[in-house]
Amino acid sequence: MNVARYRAPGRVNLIGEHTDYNDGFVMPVAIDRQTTAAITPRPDRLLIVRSAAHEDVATIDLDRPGGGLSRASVSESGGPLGTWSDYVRGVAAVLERKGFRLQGADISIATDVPMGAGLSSSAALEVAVGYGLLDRAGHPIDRTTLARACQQAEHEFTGTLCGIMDQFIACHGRAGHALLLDTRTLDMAWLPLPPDIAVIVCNTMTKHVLATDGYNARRADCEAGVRALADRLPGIRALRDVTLESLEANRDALPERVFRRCRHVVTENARVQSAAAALRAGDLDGIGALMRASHVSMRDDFEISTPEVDAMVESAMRADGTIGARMTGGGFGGCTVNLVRAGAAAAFAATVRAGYEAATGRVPEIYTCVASDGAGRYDA
Ligand code: GAF
Repeated sequence: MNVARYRAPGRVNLIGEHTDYNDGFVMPVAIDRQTTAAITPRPDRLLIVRSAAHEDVATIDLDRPGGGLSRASVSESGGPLGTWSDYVRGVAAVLERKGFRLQGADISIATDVPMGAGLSSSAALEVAVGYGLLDRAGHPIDRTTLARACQQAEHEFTGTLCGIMDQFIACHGRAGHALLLDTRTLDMAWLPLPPDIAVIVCNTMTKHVLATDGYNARRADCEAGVRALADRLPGIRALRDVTLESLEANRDALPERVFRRCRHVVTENARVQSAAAALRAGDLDGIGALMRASHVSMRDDFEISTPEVDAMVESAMRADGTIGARMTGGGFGGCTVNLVRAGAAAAFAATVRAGYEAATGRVPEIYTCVASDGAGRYDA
């Protein structure tokens, strides 16, 4: 069988939440949990897609891949159906529209990225399939072009108006490193993770639903803030261009809630840059304080945390060896990211598990993560 296998990782974001669609800074890490796509060419223009996680088989006609959620008769035109396969459908449609002629294929998908937990399972699926379809059709892979196509697919086919972070790190991840990314210019810097630090993800086992309400509402608040501030601060294009001083000086131009949303983004951008400096300097206490401040800002100003996530962070802060703990990802449930002194990882997990269970009655999952490479072809 002429099968080729492709993989793309999930991610955890160390700091810089909801900054990417504000032209700001992020610091994600690709993790050792991944989505795989085994792709076997077919003589026709159909994608027949199976997933180990779902029973239905999806058929996608590359000659009628559909036009996304904005089209009226979406399913008749081959557009989104509201199911898992929309990620595949969307990536195929966007790549074809961008001029990448694809080949029909049987595709088998599997993943160990927890779904809907804020670890970017959707970007891992999009990027694994997109990388494989491009490669099988003989197109050279430009990782940034692929990331942008996958982001566009998510906008059009799932309705989440996400930034570029998740797809970008799934494409550009590097073993042993965090990625400092300027989402306006796409300038990137690789920050080596100190070997004596463990990156531990704690899953609250409460699910967020990114596409609905909260995420897009936060984005809308940020955009409303920029529109209102632009009258007073000519030349600003995004919250990236606003300092805390100018935000505070123009507080009266904004509804109270929008002011707090903007304050989160403005201060979070500054925290990412300070965290990069602290990481480069080996200042672990500094990183921990910034993670703490980031969590408080997400909880109080951006209002994307939940009682379960807060309980997980508080449990982590009580454990020995914790450097820093905060919610990670889009919010409304999901996971926390924790930097922990490596020798303390096992005790950390035991303390957090007990604390979280006592506070919520729920059993968490805890993953010690290895910073990993971005998408690629691999041998089985
Ligand atoms: C989700 C989005 F997909 C990202 O673009 C980013 O905005 C993140 O939430 C929050 O930082 O993962």
